[in-house]
Amino acid sequence: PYDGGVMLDEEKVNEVLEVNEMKSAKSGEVEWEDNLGYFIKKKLRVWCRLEDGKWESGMIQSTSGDEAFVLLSNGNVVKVSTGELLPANPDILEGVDDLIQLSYLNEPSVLNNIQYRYSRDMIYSKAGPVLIAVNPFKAVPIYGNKFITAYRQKVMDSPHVYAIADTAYNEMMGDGVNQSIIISGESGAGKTETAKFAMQYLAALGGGSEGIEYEILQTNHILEAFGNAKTSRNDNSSRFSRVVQLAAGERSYHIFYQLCAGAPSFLKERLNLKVANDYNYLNQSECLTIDGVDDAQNFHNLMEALDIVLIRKEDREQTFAMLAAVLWLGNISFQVIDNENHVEVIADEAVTTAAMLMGCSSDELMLALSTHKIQAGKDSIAKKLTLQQAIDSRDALAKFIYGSLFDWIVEQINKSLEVGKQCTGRSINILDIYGFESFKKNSFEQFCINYANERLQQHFNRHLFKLEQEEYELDGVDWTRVEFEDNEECLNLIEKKPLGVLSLLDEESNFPKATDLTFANKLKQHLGSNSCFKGERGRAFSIRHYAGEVPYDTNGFLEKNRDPLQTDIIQLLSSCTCQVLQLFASKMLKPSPKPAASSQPGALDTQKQSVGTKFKGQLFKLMHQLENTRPHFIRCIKPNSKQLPGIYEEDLVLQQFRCCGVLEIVRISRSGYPTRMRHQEFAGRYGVLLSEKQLSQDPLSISVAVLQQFNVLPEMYQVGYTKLYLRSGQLAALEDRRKQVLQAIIRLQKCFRGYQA
Ligand code: AD9
Ligand code: MG
Repeated sequence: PYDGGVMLDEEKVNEVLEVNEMKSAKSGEVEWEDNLGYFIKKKLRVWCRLEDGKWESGMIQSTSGDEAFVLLSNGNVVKVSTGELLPANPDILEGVDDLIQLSYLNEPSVLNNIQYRYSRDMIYSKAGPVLIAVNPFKAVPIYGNKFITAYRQKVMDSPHVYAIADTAYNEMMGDGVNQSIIISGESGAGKTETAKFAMQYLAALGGGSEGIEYEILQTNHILEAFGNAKTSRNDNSSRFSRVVQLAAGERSYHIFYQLCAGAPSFLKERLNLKVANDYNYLNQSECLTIDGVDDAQNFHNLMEALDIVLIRKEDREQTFAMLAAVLWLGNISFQVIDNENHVEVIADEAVTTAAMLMGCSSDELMLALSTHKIQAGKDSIAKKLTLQQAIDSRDALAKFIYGSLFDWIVEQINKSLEVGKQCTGRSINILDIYGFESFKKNSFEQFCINYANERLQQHFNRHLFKLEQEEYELDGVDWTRVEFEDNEECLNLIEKKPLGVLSLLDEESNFPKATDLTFANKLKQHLGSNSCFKGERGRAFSIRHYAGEVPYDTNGFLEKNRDPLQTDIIQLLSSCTCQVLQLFASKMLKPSPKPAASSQPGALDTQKQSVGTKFKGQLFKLMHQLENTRPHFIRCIKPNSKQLPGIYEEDLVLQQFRCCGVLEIVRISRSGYPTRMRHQEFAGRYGVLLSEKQLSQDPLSISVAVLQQFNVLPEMYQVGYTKLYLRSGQLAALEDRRKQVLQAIIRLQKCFRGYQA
């Protein structure tokens, strides 16, 4: 019987055995073309690539030279080159839940297997140790308490995010090792939903519908309201900066629309709140609503979540005031007052309301937004800003307030969750980040997103490929290398100092005369030799990322990288009566690490970090945290770009499989030895199975003796210098024998005692 519960007739079993025998254990495809005759004789199915690039299944009828005639399933016969053929798996392997079980590992077989499962709502599959999750774009009835219990009690073992969460939990409790669940995939592939299901499972293990676990689940509503927005790829996309500028068809963070639509009238009055369409920051993309989403209702849900997580009433009020302040800042406008394009702020409702909400006078705000104080000897003079400078300065303020607000909310949530709770110090980290992105036009934001994904990919590679292979090699185990895509060259391109994209960007950002074009030219001049870099016309360049080539337009790179928040503005914030603004400003006013002669404690840190460098620092911190945990990987796959159920776009899926190296993972896991034990440990545990004489040897020899005594086949293990490596399933058999032997000994002892008595 095959483990899907299907009973097989003898003929089928023989067929599979024959196929297995024929294929080479490590590389199913290499010898394939020599086996065409066998496939014809046995009428075995093959995959045939047609002119449009699509794979169809069929049977070879005959071959002549490099050409073959193939009878397709639809009854047509086509003539193709034999190079366009690949072996298909026997029917009984259709839809296996771990790709490792496939006899033939090739792209059409993997694609077909996942599609078979997807069309039957089996959205989860395994590729060795990695969980593959295909976004169903509809509710699938495989979640909730019944399923949680089933996975907890191991009644169910088909691939599922619950199973991953369960393993992480057991390993944390059992081994005391911190764990991480790393979820990756393109935008809209289902990372955030998957993360929520993992949290749901862990919460259920903890307490169910009350207590801290429930509170943690509720934080999702809050974090999504403030951190997510509609993009063209995903109606609920996890984003980072988009307060001041929106692309057509996209929205800013959900919270703004929720507040405008759902705030009770007293709050609207207090904040002088209008409808979303009245705010420049919201109406510029001509997209104010999302189909099927009720912003007002979501505002009420948010308020409930804030209640449950116990965010204080004062904190809530300040939060809403800051959100309104951001919206009103966006409506502030300027008028040009001289022929050098210098400006003044127009004194209107926008300025007065923003100033009122921030707790400063309109005059102070107007001055800070239109001038820049510079030190001239002992005096400071106010230099007027140009229109563009003033707009940038206003937008920078809005972004700063929103960004600080988000961090502050996370801090408040963490504080509220910690109150009165014990902490064991052990953790399961769930990482859900913005996925790899490639649009027609890609800017600095995409660059940062893709850079982060590149780092995560390296972490993934290191664990699954490098560390695995290195361990075998160091321990003297015979191991045929499985090639995999290494992305170090791309990371070098971005991170290397002084000649990498980030360093060059910082250099140009500090140079007042530089433009986006001079930056692009600098990249072309210095990075041309890196194989992941391609200079394009004008301001453009491309990077060959692990997931594909992405064209970037340097337009706006310098401005976005410079943090244009002026000292004047931070000083204004620190003098505002609004307490959170004072707090936000104080974080910017921290003393510089190496006090220069002129600076005093509390003076502004003049060495402000650029956005890119800050991003890199945060990313390194994250990677460091992850490296101290045992990782569990989940790869989310987006089956179509329409966000609709039931559609499986082969090309799109295949491209994602290639990006994350699904075939290589399977190849490694299949030819690997997942169980490993130190010789000492192994000898100590299974030595009981040996005679006294054999036990006088060293641990390595005892290990080998155990294996021989119990007829473990030579292809089922490898002996390393320090460890023994076993194929999956071998240890279970040994454990069974050990149990039997121990039970027999105990019986004997009882018997003996009985005799003595
Ligand atoms: V982004 O990089 O943050 O733009 P994600 O996070 O990968 O992206 P998300 O989890 O937000 O994607 O999923 C997108 C949409 O797919 C969700 O809003 C759901 O409508 C849908 N989805 C994803 N996974 C599931 C699921 N397991 N069941 C049902 C799902 N629907
Ligand atoms: Mg997301």
